Amino acid sequence: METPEQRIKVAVQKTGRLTDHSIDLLERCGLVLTKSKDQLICYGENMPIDLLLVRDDDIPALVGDDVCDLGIVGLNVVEEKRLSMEQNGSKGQFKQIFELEFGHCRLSIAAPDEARYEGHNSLEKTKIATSYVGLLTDFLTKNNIDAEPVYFSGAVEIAPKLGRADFICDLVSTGSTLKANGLSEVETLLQSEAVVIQTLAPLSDEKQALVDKILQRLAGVLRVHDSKYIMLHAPRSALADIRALLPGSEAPTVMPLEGNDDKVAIHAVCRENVFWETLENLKAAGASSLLVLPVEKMLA
Ligand code: PRT
Ligand code: ZN
Repeated sequence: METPEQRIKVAVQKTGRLTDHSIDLLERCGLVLTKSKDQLICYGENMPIDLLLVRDDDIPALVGDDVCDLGIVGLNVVEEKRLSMEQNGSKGQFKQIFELEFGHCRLSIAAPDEARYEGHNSLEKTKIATSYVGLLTDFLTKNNIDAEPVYFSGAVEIAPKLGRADFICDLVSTGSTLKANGLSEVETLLQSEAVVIQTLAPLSDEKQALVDKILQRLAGVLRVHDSKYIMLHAPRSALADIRALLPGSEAPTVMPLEGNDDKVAIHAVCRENVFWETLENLKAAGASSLLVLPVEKMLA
């Protein structure tokens, strides 16, 4: 049995938009989890990996301070933390590994519908309400705009109605919150999604091997996301046309068909979804006996 120091700790959002996706992703990597009574830790039963359930804003610091080895958090939070650390003269002790394809949103400046927005000039000498002072300040500085960020910890969208700011700078996904508050996006500062971050602190060989294993499995889970396994028969003469039609596939396997020299069987992993139109195009190019199967796991 490993000591607590030998176990990998992953910081994950406790309750929020990223929680279910993060836990589901780790479970799809083969991790079997049980929650502690106080709901603060999920223990890995079959691997020495535990999840610390925390507020998303705390995740970069937990990974940076080496309390956790890995973290799953929005890029918006990572970048905000990185900038505030830089502004305080310290460097982020974590590195970003890869994007996880969920939690998509963007950090945007929005203006009241009645305001006339004519580019960066319209922001001069204004107040902009935001929870992302670091990212907003960075945008203003890079664009030589003299405007004042006003910190709001939540409900940023009501700041203009309260007379506390002229614009807001907040996360947007569907845009319905902005619309309901009579606001429209005018600038996008950052496109964001959930990412994995890793501590820069050196790990023991055993821990590094385990981190590598879990990262490789995460990459595998992401790779199969839209992948399909396609099988079909085709005339040998149509091979080139058929290969060109297979979406996102690298090297298909081509096999002879017993008792039929003119036809071959083709199997391929397509890294994109296979739509009906693709199947119809393949059939028109001479393919027959087409079969599309979901891919459950993939290891490069
Ligand atoms: O308690 P804790 O601090 O952990 O949670 P939180 O309230 O800070 O975060 P949470 O759960 O709301 O969001 C976690 C992460 O999800 C964010 O850091 C983003 O990376 C990501 N995400 C994706 C979003 C959104 N979409 C989003 N739409 N985070 C917030 N919003 C909010 C936005 O602030 C605005 O109030 O949703 C509203 C806008 O949504 P639309 O769909 O109306 O445009
Ligand atoms: Zn938060």
